[in-house]
Amino acid sequence: MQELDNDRLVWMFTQMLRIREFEERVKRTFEEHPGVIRGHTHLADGAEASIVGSLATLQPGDQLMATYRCHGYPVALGTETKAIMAEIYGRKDGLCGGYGGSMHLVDPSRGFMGTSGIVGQGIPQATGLGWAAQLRSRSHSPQVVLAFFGDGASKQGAFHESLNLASLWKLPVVYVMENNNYNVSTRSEQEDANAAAGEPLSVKAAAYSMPGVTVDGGDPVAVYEVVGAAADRARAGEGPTLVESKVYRLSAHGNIIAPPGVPLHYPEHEAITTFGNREEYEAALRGDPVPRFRARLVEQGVLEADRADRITEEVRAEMDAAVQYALDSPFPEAETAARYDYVYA
Ligand SMILES: Cc1ncc(C[n+]2csc(CCOP(=O)(O)OP(=O)(O)O)c2C)c(N)n1
Ligand SMILES: [Mg+2]
Repeated sequence: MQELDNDRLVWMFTQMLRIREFEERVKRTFEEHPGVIRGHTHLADGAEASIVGSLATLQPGDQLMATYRCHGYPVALGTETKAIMAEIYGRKDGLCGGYGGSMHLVDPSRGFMGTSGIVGQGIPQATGLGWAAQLRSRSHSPQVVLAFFGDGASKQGAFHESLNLASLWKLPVVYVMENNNYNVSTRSEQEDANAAAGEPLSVKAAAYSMPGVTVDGGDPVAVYEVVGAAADRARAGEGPTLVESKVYRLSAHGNIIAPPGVPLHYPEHEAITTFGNREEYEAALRGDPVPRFRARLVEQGVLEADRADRITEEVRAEMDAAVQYALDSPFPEAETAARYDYVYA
């Protein structure tokens, strides 16, 4: 694992900000351009530190898979934000030609191997990528696969089968559970035996004889260290690790879905709408990882406040341009959709 020098720390802050500003534009689209986003979107605001701390450990050739809460990964990997936004708007210039939408982003050229609306789907697929990486490592330098999924997904059978096999075969996979303590509108302790017993969800690793670590997913440096140690272990052929990264999603589970033309929007977080617990939500806002990391870097003298402001302006301009590009992009031709050119299963 490489030391994080000042340039890298500023890079991490910049990527966190880019994810946040991108997600803000997605959210605002519902009110500023009603009907432009037709499907369901799930935002990762609050998870930026976890995403960036994890991705900062990647080396060339490494791969990852994520869930439907997926916009942040390609943003940090360097995929053009114009192409991601155009994809979310269902436009021809989108990352997947406008056929995938918010929940199906993919950019194999950067190791981002896929996302899905099916809870838990990426876990066995990432495990398969890990097996392929292990086979390739006979003739190439070792590669690592990061598998991102939610706390809810860890109740799926696919999670348990995957961890068993990965541990048995010592596959180079780091399983990163983004524990936001919610599964749409239920809380973890309502459906997870470990959570109900007051245990961290990383204890699930013990059942499959692999290390399990819990980390503050609001601290990108802490995440970098934990995921980095797990990636080093995987690269050394010692097998997988389960990382529980504790985050708080700052938006509701997803936007309201209604027929096109009807203004859609993001409702308030389920802590408020389902549980009437505004205090919990406001405490999470006070701990927002993005301003928290900025303040830390400024305090440590790593980043001057003026420079942080300039970065913020640049990032905002980038995201405004992404929205305009996506709005200006045409829709894909109907004939290509009718030929099912992009239907694979
Ligand atoms: C197999 C399957 N079951 C149910 C759903 C409906 N569903 C969508 S998101 C979700 C909650 C998932 O929670 P978690 O894994 O913690 O991810 P989070 O949304 O909190 O990031 C559910 C039940 C689904 N999409 N797929
Ligand atoms: Mg969750």
